[in-house]
Amino acid sequence: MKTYSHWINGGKVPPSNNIHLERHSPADGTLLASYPEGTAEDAAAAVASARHAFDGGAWRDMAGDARGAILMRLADLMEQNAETLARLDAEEAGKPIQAARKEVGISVGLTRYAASQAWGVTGRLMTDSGPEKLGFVMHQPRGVALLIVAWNYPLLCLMQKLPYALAAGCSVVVKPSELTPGSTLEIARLAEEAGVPAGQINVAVGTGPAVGDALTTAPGIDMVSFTGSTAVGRRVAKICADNFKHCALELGGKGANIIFADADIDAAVEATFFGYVFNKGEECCSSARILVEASIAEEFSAKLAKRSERVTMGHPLDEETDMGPLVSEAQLERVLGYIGKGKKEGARLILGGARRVGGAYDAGYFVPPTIFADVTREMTVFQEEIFGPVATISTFETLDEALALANDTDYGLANGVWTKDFDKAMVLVRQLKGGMTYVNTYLESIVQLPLGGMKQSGMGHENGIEGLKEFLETRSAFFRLNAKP
Ligand code: TXE
Repeated sequence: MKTYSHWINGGKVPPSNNIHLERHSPADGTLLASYPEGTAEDAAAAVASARHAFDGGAWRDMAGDARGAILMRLADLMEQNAETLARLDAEEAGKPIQAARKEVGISVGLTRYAASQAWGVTGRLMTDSGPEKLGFVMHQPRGVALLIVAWNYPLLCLMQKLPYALAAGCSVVVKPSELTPGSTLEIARLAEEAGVPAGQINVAVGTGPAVGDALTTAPGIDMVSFTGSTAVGRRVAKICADNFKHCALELGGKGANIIFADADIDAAVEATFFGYVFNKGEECCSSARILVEASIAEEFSAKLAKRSERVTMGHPLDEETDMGPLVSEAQLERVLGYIGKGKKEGARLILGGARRVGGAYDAGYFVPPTIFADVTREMTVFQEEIFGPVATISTFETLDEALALANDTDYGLANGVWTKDFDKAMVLVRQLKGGMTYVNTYLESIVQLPLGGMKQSGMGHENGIEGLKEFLETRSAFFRLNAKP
């Protein structure tokens, strides 16, 4: 069994209180590893290491192209160790191994894109201020960045932050989820092999209460980039506000997946199925909140239910599996709780609706694809993020009604629109409250596009040029030339 340590100042460091917590497989209960519960002392040591590294300037003052070259080498090492990285996330997050491999590939692409930006950080020179004045704007690294990562995409969540922070010249402390620390620790090791100087990347493993607050409040932290629940995101934002620290928050989502009668209905069924079942529904940009034009509602619902029955649930390491268990017993209880509320509040269950049991399923946290129809905007399952494979179907008659329903939640992360009418799509793209709109697809993007939430889905962005800018601060300089007394 693996026993994890922290990764501080270029090496493994055991927890100061020597207390480890066990991580069991969410698929079959076997003991996977033990990891540090973590202490405030461990958090302080990780911050001190990153602070010392940043102030030392080895990474900060390295030329962008040199930093970029090292990050490109990290991407190559990730490719060479892809199976190790994929297996860690599959085992710890209950993620099908096939999906975990794809996420390693996406993470490699993100790393290369961020690396290419390392020597693309530009400022602005004022050329029209006459011969005696020189003004320019420059962007410099914010300093020590705390990266707090969630359990649903342990590697992918990390690589939407880490390579951008490093490309900007920051030093980092990473706090992976206590459920899924393995791939983060592997990345820290690979980064040093790639040439990132010791101390630039530190990993403080542990629970939120034990190390989370100690890290967020540490004076040596200059900014925080957080992915996780809206509740904890609110706590992090308050701490940052009290200390005037920059923070970027990628929180929960409850996007609307709007299907008009003129859509390619079979394509919409296939992508919607993928969008609410992928990653066992533990996906902040899920397609689960379906708004369908009334005239095609019955046909769409029947086809989605039929497609959803053809899902292969099983052990994450089984090559045939396309849907694994939820990440933890707590998440299982949370999702079953929402299913119970859906039934109680009068939604019509047309598929699933209970924990999958029998045989090997008994040892894991399996919930099959579940679909509620006749869901109204007042229902809890319409309003709150379930974070499991639970889809809800509501109907609309007009575009305006669809838009009002779509924007009627506290969230604003990713939405979807299905129509062959470009003008109609653009009306929705402009008016849907969300950082991303998928049109005639779901859960796919390109690395150049940033993702960011609004309302209670957070603030700030990841990926794209905007993702890099979160780790840069802007400074101006003005020179008086040929100064006369
Ligand atoms: O998130 P938490 P959980 C949503 C989703 C899910 C719910 C709960 O709805 O059901 O959140 O998930 C660290 N200071 N999303 O409980 O607790 C924690 O250790 C600093 C959506 O796992 O927010 C972990 O590393 N850090 C989201 C990270 O925060 C603290 C993905 C997330 O854990 C902390 C995950 C503290 N006080 C959950 N307390 C998305 N946008 O995809 C905890 N943490």
